[in-house]
Amino acid sequence: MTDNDKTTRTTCPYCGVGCGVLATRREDGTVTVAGDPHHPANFGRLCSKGSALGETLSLDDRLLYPEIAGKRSDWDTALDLVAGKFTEAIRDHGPDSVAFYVSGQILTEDYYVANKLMKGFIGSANIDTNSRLCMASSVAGHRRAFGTDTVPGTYEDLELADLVVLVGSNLAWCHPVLFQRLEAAKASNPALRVVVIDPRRTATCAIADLHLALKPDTDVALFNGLLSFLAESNALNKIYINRFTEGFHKSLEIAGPCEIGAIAEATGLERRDIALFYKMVARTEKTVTVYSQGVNQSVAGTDKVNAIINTHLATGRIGKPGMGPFSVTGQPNAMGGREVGGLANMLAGHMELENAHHRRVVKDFWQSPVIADKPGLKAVDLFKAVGAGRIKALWIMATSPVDSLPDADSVAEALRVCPFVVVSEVTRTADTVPFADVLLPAAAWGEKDGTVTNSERRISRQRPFLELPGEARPDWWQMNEAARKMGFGEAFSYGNAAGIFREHAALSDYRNGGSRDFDIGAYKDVSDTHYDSLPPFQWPQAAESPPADTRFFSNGGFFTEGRKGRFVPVAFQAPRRRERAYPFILNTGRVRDQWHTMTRTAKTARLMSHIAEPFAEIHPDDAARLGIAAAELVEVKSPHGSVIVRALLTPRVRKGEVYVPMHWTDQFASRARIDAVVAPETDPHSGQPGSKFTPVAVSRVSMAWFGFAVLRERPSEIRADYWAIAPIEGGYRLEFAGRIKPDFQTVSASLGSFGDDRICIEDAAERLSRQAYWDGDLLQAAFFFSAGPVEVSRQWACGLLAAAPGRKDLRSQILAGRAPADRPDCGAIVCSCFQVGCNQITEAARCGADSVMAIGETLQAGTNCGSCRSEIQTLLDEIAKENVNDTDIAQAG
Ligand SMILES: Nc1nc2c(c(=O)[nH]1)N[C@H]1C(S)=C(S)[C@@H](COP(=O)(O)OP(=O)(O)OC[C@H]3O[C@@H](n4cnc5c(=O)[nH]c(N)nc54)[C@H](O)[C@@H]3O)O[C@H]1N2
Ligand SMILES: Nc1nc2c(c(=O)[nH]1)N[C@H]1C(S)=C(S)[C@@H](COP(=O)(O)OP(=O)(O)OC[C@H]3O[C@@H](n4cnc5c(=O)[nH]c(N)nc54)[C@H](O)[C@@H]3O)O[C@H]1N2
Ligand code: SF4
Ligand SMILES: [Mo]
Repeated sequence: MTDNDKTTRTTCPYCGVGCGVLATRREDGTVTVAGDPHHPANFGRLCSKGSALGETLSLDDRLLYPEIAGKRSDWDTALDLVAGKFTEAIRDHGPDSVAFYVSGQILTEDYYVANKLMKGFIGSANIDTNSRLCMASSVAGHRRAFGTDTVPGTYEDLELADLVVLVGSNLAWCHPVLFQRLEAAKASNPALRVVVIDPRRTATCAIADLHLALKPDTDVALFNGLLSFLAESNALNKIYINRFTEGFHKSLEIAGPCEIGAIAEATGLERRDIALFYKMVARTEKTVTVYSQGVNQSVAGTDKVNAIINTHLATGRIGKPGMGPFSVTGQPNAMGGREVGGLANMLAGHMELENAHHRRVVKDFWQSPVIADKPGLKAVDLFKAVGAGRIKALWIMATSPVDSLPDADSVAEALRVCPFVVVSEVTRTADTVPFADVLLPAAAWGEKDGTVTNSERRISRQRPFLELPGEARPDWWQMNEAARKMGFGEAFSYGNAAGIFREHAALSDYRNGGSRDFDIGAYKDVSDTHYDSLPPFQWPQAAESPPADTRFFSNGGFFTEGRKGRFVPVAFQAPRRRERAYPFILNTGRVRDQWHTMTRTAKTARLMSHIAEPFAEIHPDDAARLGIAAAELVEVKSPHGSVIVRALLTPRVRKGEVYVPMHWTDQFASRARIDAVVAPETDPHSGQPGSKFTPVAVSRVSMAWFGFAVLRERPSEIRADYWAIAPIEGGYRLEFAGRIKPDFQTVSASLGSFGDDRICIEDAAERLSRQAYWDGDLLQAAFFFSAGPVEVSRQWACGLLAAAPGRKDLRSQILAGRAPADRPDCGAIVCSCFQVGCNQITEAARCGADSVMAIGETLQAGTNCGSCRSEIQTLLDEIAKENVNDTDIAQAG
């Protein structure tokens, strides 16, 4: 550090844990990041994605100027056109002919302005958000049970609990710092038990005392059974039920008697595991149930949420230290978006669109000409309306619907036919960019200024530490200027984020008086300077009476009419039967080191080293049946579309199910946009798509050849039936394959102009070829072809480009297709911070390093961000199992 280095306190732009980040801008312009030791979400920790933030800030792929029809323009012209087209559509076709589709990754201030413009000034509720794909079922479930969208608990509850049940949450990979807090709590409290309910054995299972690998979409059966079990085993809190809730008996009646056999049948679980789980819950007062996309992203998502909440209301385990249902949010500002009412069926300040009083409150506060009085189109329906020509002008902000919405090819088609599409983006190569009539360059993380709210209702500042590049502007500014040009200047005269935040806080206080959960009235007069230095705080923070405890509902106080919590009777419906043509269930989700459509995380070679290629997890028995060998390519197909990805054979998935990550886009693979396959079926209450349950067919793709290459430059075009590309240190790695055997030299020549200094061996019999090209001392590219999946160590090959120029031994290494014997292959990367591979960990374990801590001491792995510790534990468990098996075999012999 030098005196001129400047450190800024800000918040991580990735997941809903909402970690505090210290970003230090060095004199040479580089940025380093560290966890903020004072931030109450992370106390200094950061996960792998957070720690790599400094590596994602380059401007090479940034949008820097507004564009109209693909040509550079300027803000005034571009926004004149936007305002003109929206005004024209509203005039000719009414307010419901226009729409905004925004994101849980914009800041609260951006969101507030967009929502105010649409609902109060345009007069339509056609503003929806990618949170519809993410949290909508939790919102709907909360509103049914609590009367409002309230998350009752805090992160601390996970640490104070004696039982943490994780339902459809891969916390280790998706909320890594919260997972680490849980891991630490478990280490210091041996009584703390963890149950994971997930059809897959995920990295999170490394700390599970019990894993219930239930059949997909059978959670309601499991939790209804739990409710009955609690009733039958005298574990109810009758005082709480009587004083603070209504509807208990009806819910219990619908849940029916607790018949473990029937529940086992419905869920595919072992009777004794179900019984064990129920007993654990019944006898553990301090129980927290954390849930995420395995619950929300389902056609029964809202019912799953209420089935879980019912069990907490029945035991009065809510809003007390160490107890409660806990929906963990995905995006950095999913919660802020809900606070400003950014969903098509909500109003600002957690008010309800259907409630006439609430509409009046908001309209009076905004002094707006109109107020939307009926719900707008929810995401899936919105894009159907776009496709049907009913939406004449659409503004997309900070989300990539052609990748992330189900039936994604139809979404792309809808954008193609939409008369006018505005896209606010930071990345030139985002898949939605080509569909824009007007492209607006947005300020990115590090440049943006405003607030986000994390999963535990904690509002933190995102502060800028970089100048706005080119003509990039914040999202709120873009909406504000468009509103002014549409004639709403008086209500849209914001000069900075602080002004918007003050108004948002004032609205939360306006005619509230304790009638609404969301209240940050204490900040309605916050000065610009105070806003700048605002420390993270948790709501509610009413103007007059800041609460002693920010938890909700320990003593009732729900936001329903009678202020009672509502049990919601939910009937289990067995998921729809598989059609013969589509016998597998496709499950989709995340991997540890990538963020959504990879526009930021794929910029860093370090994060790409964990998993560099899209894959389908398939059970080995299914693979054997279908004739699929390890590392072959498979097609996963539904009536909507298909992908081709690498087969990863693993008993982590149940038979009859496949798991494909959601991340890969057309930028990084030939055909891996999994949402092209996902069915657009939605939950009837929340409108959230069931992204984790699509009937599909899986088949082996017969390829005549496979290739792997490392290249200094990214090829401008890749002619192959399959490819996946990823950055590595010094260049790119490319996996590819084709159906017809080509001349391998023609293939390599088509991927760049590499010059004449070339070495090559071909073995026609083996159908194998290795080639490498040099430019002077510098290796330009190396290619490995074979008839089956290429068996060279990826770790070794990826190191070739970074090797010192002029290293003579590289030539013989490449021809041999492997590292010299004295330099063993480190294996697939587990620890991305220190680039430690699984072979190294296995070796160290065999030499006696038998705990995660010992591995850390030997190899450093897991000692920086800690995100890989659960994988190290899993490896150690497997090695221990092998040892046991070896002993078994020895004893048997
Ligand atoms: N590394 C990383 N972290 C992220 C993100 C990211 O892109 N990358 N995105 C963030 C966002 S926006 C979100 S929403 C969160 C999501 O966080 P999570 O919800 O934890 O992540 P997912 O992988 O989508 O899904 C969780 C699990 O649900 C399981 N599941 C599928 N079907 C069922 C079912 O029927 N029942 C049950 N009980 N489980 C089921 C899946 O097998 C999967 O393991 O992650 C956030 N954090
Ligand atoms: N099959 C399947 N599909 C899913 C899911 C799943 O589990 N399975 N999960 C769903 C969930 S939970 C989510 S949250 C979505 C996420 O899906 P998306 O929202 O589509 O994914 P992102 O990659 O986060 O898209 C954000 C875009 O905004 C840009 N951007 C980043 N910062 C800014 C900014 O400040 N301003 C502007 N204007 N642009 C910015 C980025 O470059 C990127 O292109 O995917 C959903 N889709
Ligand atoms: S857990 Fe990781 S991705 Fe999530 S906020 Fe913290 S550092 Fe960022
Ligand atoms: Mo999400």
